[in-house]
Amino acid sequence: MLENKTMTSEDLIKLEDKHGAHNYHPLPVVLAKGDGVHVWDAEGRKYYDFLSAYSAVNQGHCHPAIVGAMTKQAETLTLTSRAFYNDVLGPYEKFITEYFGFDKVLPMNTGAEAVETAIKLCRKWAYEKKGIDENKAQIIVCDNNFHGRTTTIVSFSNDPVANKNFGPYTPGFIRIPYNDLGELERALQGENIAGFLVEPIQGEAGVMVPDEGYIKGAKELCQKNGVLFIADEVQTGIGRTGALLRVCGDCSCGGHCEKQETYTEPDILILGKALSGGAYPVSAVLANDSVMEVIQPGQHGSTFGGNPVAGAVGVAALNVIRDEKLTQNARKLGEIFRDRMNQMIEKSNLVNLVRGRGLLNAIVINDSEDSSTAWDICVSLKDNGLLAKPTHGNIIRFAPPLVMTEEQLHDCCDIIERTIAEFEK
Ligand code: IF1
Repeated sequence: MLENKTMTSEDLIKLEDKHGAHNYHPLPVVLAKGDGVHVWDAEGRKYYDFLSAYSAVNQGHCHPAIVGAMTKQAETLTLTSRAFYNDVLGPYEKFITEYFGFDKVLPMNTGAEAVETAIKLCRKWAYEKKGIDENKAQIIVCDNNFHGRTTTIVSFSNDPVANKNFGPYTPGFIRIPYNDLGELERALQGENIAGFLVEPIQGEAGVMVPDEGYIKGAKELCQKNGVLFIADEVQTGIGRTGALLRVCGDCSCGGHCEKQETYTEPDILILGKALSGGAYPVSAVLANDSVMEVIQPGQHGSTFGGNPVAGAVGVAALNVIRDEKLTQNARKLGEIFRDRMNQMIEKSNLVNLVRGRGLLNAIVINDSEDSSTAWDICVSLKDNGLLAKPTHGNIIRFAPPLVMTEEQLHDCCDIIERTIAEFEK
């Protein structure tokens, strides 16, 4: 273990700058410890974490049940590859498929890998089940999507920062406006349509919540046209939006219940991030047999996909969500948070609106996209003890761990209000 007890934040930032690729522009804070809703920097200053590693740390930093499961498995058997069976994968697969209500799971590691897996599944299903001519399959995606950073995924992004000079791009994708069922219906009349890949709430685009009925309407249009409905819940899943999955709609059961009328079952469900509580890379693709059976031995996989540590961590992380009723807590605290923000907005010239579901929210700053205001506000929030980061330009995403208490949430709202007031003209 690299002991770093003498280096200051400044020293550590210099190390990253000198020896690391400059593929990020972090807020000027160096974190050294995490516990629940709090993180500490290298000098011991304490902060509320209001980003949760982009919704990977829903269960709170270093949750003892998750870390305990990881440690115990790591001391026993870490990796076998899938050349052999292991005694964790089967029980994990049974647990997660029953937890979300699907026949099968294909275990992977990162969200992008899971999205790529879903794309391959959808294409193979199109050729072998729907009878589309090979290499002709088209998958519909949305403007302002974010599904990861592989070459294929950035091929269908419309964000030049994400894809400029990474060509040539992978063909076979049609992009339409988000939250527009008419545009989806028109695209579905096209030839060789295999699937529709969508975020039930667009995170990176700025927490864009579609109209009521959009997700259910999209699934119905896909069903009518024999096209797979693929939900990317890497960021919105695992309790974050006040339901177990965003496709559960505004259900407050906190579990997975097909019976409630607002549930829209995806043909392919993509999970990641909080599937491990942020302790370990764990992602998964779930589908029923009619789709999953198109993958035969040797046709897909990865060295770490389905490893014993991932399985042990995944079970522990999902149990924490259920046992600690974190979905219900996210729903309750999300409503309180948006009420507090709306009270602030009524008196503010700087903040236009707040939007979100559960504890996935964002405020829109009344300034141009290329202004530094949102960034400057986040630097001041840091100085006031709360960590958040702007998404596109003038939008600040707020996504604390779902273990936050009501008292802590009000404390955070006080910090946000106090900080915004510093910037009011
Ligand atoms: C970064 C964004 C969020 C995702 C959805 C798949 C993935 C992500 C809906 C891929 C990942 C991460 C990536 C991370 C920052 C973060 C992010 F700002 F990039 F867009 F959350 F909004 N589907 N999102 O949000 O999962 O391969 O990263 O495990 O790249 O900086 P991954």
